[in-house]
Amino acid sequence: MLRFDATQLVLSHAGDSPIVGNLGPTSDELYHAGHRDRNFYTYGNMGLCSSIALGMALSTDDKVISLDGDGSLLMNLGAIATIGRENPSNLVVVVWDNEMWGQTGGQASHTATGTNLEEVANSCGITRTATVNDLETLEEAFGRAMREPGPWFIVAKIEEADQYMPVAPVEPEFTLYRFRNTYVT
Ligand SMILES: Cc1ncc(C[n+]2csc(CCOP(=O)(O)OP(=O)(O)O)c2C)c(N)n1
Ligand SMILES: [Mg+2]
Repeated sequence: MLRFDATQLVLSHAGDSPIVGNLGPTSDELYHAGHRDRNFYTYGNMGLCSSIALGMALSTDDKVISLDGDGSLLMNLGAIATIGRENPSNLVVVVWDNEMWGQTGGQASHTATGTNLEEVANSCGITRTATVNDLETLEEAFGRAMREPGPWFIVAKIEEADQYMPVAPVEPEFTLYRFRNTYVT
């Protein structure tokens, strides 16, 4: 499953929900799959995508979607523990798990050597979880996550495409400004 195809699938089921994208390829592909005002692209920081989405989820009733990366989430596993503790029913975390720090050269991450992020989420008290390997099972799990209370934690195993998409022409400051000014709860 390619992240771009999976991102298009997520967008097709997202409605008006805010989507927070992990840095690098995830945000680039989110932009190219379908730029919208409620896409919040992050760049520069690792490990904060799901934390930002958690903060949003706690301040709105809308479903909030985090498109995180395995390497980034591994840098801040505490985010999963805090999601478990806060237990926001409207948060949907999808981890694009390519088992590597892709953007910096494809070094194998811990999910390539046995770390199971779904089990980490379970151990943090998140019960609505899935690990999916293809678009069909992603659609099933994500569709359910959008319909049923969460928090949801979906690990989506993906493969890297041969070539990266062009970098999205966005600036973090403008993203923040645009998001704050168009997202009225
Ligand atoms: C704190 C910090 N350390 C290192 C980097 C350099 N860096 C940028 S992207 C990246 C890999 C991110 O891996 P992952 O979240 O799995 O996303 P992928 O690139 O695989 O899509 C790294 C190490 C950074 N941006 N911030
Ligand atoms: Mg990765």
